[in-house]
Amino acid sequence: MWRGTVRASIGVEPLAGRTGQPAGRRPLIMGVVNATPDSFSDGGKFLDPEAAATEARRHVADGAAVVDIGGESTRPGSLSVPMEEELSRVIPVFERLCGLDAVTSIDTSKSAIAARAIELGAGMVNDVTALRGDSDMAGICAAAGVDVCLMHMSERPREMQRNARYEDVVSEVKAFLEERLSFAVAEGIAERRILLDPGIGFGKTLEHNVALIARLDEIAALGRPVLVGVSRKSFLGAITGREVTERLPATVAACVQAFERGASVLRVHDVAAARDALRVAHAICESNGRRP
Ligand code: HH2
Repeated sequence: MWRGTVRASIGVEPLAGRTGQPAGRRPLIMGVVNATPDSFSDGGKFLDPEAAATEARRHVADGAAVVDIGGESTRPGSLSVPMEEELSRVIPVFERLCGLDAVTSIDTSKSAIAARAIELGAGMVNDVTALRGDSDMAGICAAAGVDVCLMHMSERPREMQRNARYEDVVSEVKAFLEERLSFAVAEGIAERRILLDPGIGFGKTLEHNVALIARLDEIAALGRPVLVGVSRKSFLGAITGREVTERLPATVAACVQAFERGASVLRVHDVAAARDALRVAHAICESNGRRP
């Protein structure tokens, strides 16, 4: 298991290299830590840095390989948080997590925040704008040699649900991710460090989200590990009629389906439940001689 700061991680197998390949690799879990007042499912619970750090440690004890710390909600309709405010939410959390027995990931689209988190040991940058939000982001990630998650989102959270229109959502998301992958590599980010994410719930209808999971193998065919975040999202509420606090069974079902179609990293709030379900799914796939 990787330990310590990002400098120590250079030359050590990155998270992206531990996912899905070669055959039989276990799915990895990314535990969510939202140091925000307004995240859609846990806003306000982890605004206190000590509470956030405790949640991150709990995720690791429950089996997360990576913890994703964010200081800005990206729920539909949300607004961008000023730099100083976002820094003050996430940096005290990274300060408390030095030496954690897992990769720490910074969920941000601001390069200055990514840079400070990397100094404090972040081994991964999770950028929901796929390097389009800040022109310095790609260079900072390339120079640091961190893992980078490139996620599909057609527009900013503020307006993304208004224009959720696609001819063929899977082909369009795939083409977008292919272009962003080429861009990232051209900017100097090592391909082996890159993960791709279809952006479930980001400017997509229920049908779009379901199609993206059903045909996730087409995204996985791009040859990079696929990260999927379905946890507690509203499309699960639309299917089940459940409130956000009641969506754990639906989340677990969607994680297993995504894993079986090629997801390597599952981003969840409830790590222990997802871990058990994915272990079972993995064991069944393995015994069948099938590699998802
Ligand atoms: N989803 C959310 C935030 N960041 N990053 C990636 N790569 N993929 C996702 O699906 C994803 C993400 C939204 O979930 P959450 O962090 O719980 O909510 P909020 O944005 O309201 O803080």
